Amino acid sequence: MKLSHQFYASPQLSDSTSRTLPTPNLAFHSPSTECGVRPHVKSGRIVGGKGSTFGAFPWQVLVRESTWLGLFTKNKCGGVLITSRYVITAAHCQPGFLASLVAVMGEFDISGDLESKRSITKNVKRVIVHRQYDPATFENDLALLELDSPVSFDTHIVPICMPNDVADFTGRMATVTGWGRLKYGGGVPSVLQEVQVPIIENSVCQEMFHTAGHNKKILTSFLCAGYANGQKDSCEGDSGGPLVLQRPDGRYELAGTVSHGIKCAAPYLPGVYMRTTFYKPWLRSITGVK
Ligand code: 4AZ
Repeated sequence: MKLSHQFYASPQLSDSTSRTLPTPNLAFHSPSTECGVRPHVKSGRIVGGKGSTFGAFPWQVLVRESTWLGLFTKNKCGGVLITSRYVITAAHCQPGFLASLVAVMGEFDISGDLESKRSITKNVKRVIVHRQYDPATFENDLALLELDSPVSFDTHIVPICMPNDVADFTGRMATVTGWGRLKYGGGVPSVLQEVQVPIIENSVCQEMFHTAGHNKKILTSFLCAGYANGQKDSCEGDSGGPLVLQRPDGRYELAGTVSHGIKCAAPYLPGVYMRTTFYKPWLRSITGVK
C-alpha cells in the first residue's frame, strides 16, 4: 500500500467521495450471514490513505505461507472472505514447493495480539488456481482458497458482498486495503492500511500505460484504479486483497482483487485488479456464492 498525505483535486469524484452512507442498521446477531456490513464502524466515515481501525474491513484476509510443517511462516498476500469456507486471493500467491497456505481472518495489527478480539487462523485445504492463469500477462490472476473448516462470522469477520452481474464502477471511488509495502521497494506496516482510488475506464487505463511507455494489454477482465499522477496505490504484498465500494444500502461489495502493476503509485501506471463481475460465474461455480 502506497500512502500519501497529498491532496488530489478530482472534481468529478470529490462530491461522491465526501458523502458516506450510514452503516445499515443490522443488529449483529452472533453468527450472521449478512455480507458487507461493518459492525465496528459506527458511522460509515471515510478515512483515506492511512492506517485503518480495528474491524473496519472485516472481509480482509491475511494469507500466510508456511514451510517445514509450520516451523517457518511468512506473510504472503491479501485475500477476501466471500463465504464461511472460501477466500479469494491472487493466483500468483500460490504456495511454493513444499509450502502450504494459512488464512487469517479478523486480523488488524500483525505485530502482535493487541486487538480487542482475536483473529482466527485456518489451514487451507485446497488451492484452486484459475485454469487459464497466465503468469506472463497476469490474465486470470485469481485463486480460491478452501478453508479446512468453516470460519464463524463475528463482528470483525464478515464476508464481502458480490456485485451485481452487470455492475460498472467506472469513475467511482473505491477502497483498497492490505498489509503490503508502503512504497515500492519499501517497508511493510503493522496495521492494516486503506487507501481510496478512483476506478478508471479500461480504454483510459490502456492509454495511461502507453503514455508511461509500456505496451501492456489491458484486458476486459482487468479493472484499473489509481491516479494519473500516481501517489496512491496497492503494492507488493497487497495482492489478492479487496477493492471495495459502498452500495446505496450501506453495505460493501467487491469491485476487484489486487493483482499487479508496474512499480507502485508511479505516474500513469495505475494498479491492475481482477474485475469481480467478470469472474462471478467462476466464483459461483466453485463456491456457490451469489
Ligand atoms: C505486487 O507485486 C504488486 N501497484 C501488487 C500490486 C501492484 C503492484 C505490485 C499495484 O504484488
